[in-house]
Amino acid sequence: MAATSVVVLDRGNNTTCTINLHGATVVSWRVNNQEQLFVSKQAKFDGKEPIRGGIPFVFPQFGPWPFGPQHGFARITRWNLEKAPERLQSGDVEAIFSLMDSDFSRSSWNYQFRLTYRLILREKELHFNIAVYNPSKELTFSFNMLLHTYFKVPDVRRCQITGLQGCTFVDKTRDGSIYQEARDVVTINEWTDRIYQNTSQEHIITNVVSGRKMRIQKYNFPDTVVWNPWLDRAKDMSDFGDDEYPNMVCVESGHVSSPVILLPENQKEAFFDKNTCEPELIDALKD
Ligand code: TA6
Repeated sequence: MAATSVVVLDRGNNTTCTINLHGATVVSWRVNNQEQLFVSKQAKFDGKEPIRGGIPFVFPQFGPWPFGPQHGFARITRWNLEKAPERLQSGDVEAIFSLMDSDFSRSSWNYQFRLTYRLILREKELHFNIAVYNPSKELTFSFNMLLHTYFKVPDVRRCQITGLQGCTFVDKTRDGSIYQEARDVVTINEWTDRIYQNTSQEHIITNVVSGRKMRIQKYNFPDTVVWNPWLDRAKDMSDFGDDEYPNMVCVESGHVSSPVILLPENQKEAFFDKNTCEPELIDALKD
């Protein structure tokens, strides 16, 4: 019998989170039966390609590198279910996933590591606690890490993203030159591919599903990538529909502008909360 490839956290009240063990990719997060994440209709679930959508786990590399596929190997490797979904006293549901060097063979980047990825599904929040451990007694290694989140939106042109003003960013649509963000809210009206550096610990994305706002809170993730391929680049992706780009925005939290250096027998932890905002909060945050 095929091994389980999908794990579901079910909190009740049609609030669920679904994780595909391929890349420990969160492929669905439903709050009161409303999907918060975008997954392309053409996404591949062949256990080889990265899943186009949800929350791919980018490690140990963000972007291209000489040791393997772009964005590293974590998102294209089968993770272990370390702890099956368990309901906590609070009513929240928790599950833990892990990945370590011995989980797959590779010809390069042969460092020992252990990744622990804990997800907690709350009533209107999805929390992530991530730990990277270097078990080696001699070797230091460096890595990037990022959660490549695809948010589902009715129309990306109506979204506003806070928490980026004053930050420098690498603009990959303009040969990787560095600029500074002057706007208090960032909007998306064209191909956008920016690595913002030293961003706020909190972002609000307006006009996500049902007109709500998505609050992102992050700790130890100093950078934020904002990406939408727009039409021309959407056409170049076989696992992304030509007509899908208006219905997604990637706001990706991570540590990508500089490598994280992990000394022997040391651990790095990052915490990351995604939560939808209550309608009343929308009034409080009204533009
Ligand atoms: O996070 C933005 C980005 O680095 C873009 O440059 C684009 O390449 C996107 O990731 C998707 O990359 P993928 O390897 O999943 O096709």
